[in-house]
Amino acid sequence: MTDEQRYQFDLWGYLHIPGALSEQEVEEAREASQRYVDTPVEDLPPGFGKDGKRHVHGFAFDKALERLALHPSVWPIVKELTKGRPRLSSGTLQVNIPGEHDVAQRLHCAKDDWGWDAVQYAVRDGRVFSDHIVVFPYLTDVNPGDGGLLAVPGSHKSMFERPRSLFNEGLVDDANQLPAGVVNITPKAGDVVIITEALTHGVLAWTPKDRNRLILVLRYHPQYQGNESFPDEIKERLSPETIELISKAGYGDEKEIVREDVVRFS
Ligand SMILES: O=C(O)CCC(=O)C(=O)O
Repeated sequence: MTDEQRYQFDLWGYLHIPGALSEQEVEEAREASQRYVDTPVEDLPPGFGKDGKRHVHGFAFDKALERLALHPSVWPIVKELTKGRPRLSSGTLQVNIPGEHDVAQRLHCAKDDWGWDAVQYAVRDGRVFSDHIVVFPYLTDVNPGDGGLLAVPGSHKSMFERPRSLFNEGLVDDANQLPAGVVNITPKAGDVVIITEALTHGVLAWTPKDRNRLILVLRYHPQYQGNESFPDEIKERLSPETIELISKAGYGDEKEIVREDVVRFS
């Protein structure tokens, strides 16, 4: 994590990395995603499924997507934020399809949803730690006015419960009328956004009629938290390095992949 990235992540609770993926990586990942989207549910390989815009375990559908979970532009950041003990707990492909009914998602965060103790955010020894982070690689462009991700910068450090009356009762549904304090993050294809789940965030409805929004939603926790969450059919498709990434491990264990800055699939 660079000094600039660490400062911004600590200040805002999120990081927007422009141009994190190469054009070829975006092209291959987009093609694979579209194949998942276009495949009827009954023809999907075992373990996959669709839940509205969520394409379950999408990161495992193709190596072009799986690679993004360990991409060199985010790997040092994931390692720092999890104190060198990362575990991927889910990897959904999310697609906002033009013309399909899409609704805004209210502002929320782990603290709002499950209580103040549901997520940790801390700075120790000059490094940032969070026990629930989400990495969003963007595979298509989001332009101002399109919709998409909202955030309340700095809210990850708030010591008070958010009064429900604030920010239009938490329901923000017009990109052109954002309440003061709320920003709409509009990444281009190939950008990556990283948030801590301590950050208050939401989503504007997707408005373009001719373009979709394709993102991966990759969730990471420390390796000693939570339960393993992938069915065997999905695990069988993954490279050994990704298997290590999704595996639980003890507080004192160090995964081999953590010793690498660039993880290559064997
Ligand atoms: O759609 C997005 O940009 C964010 C999704 C999100 O916040 C979530 O899945 O909890």
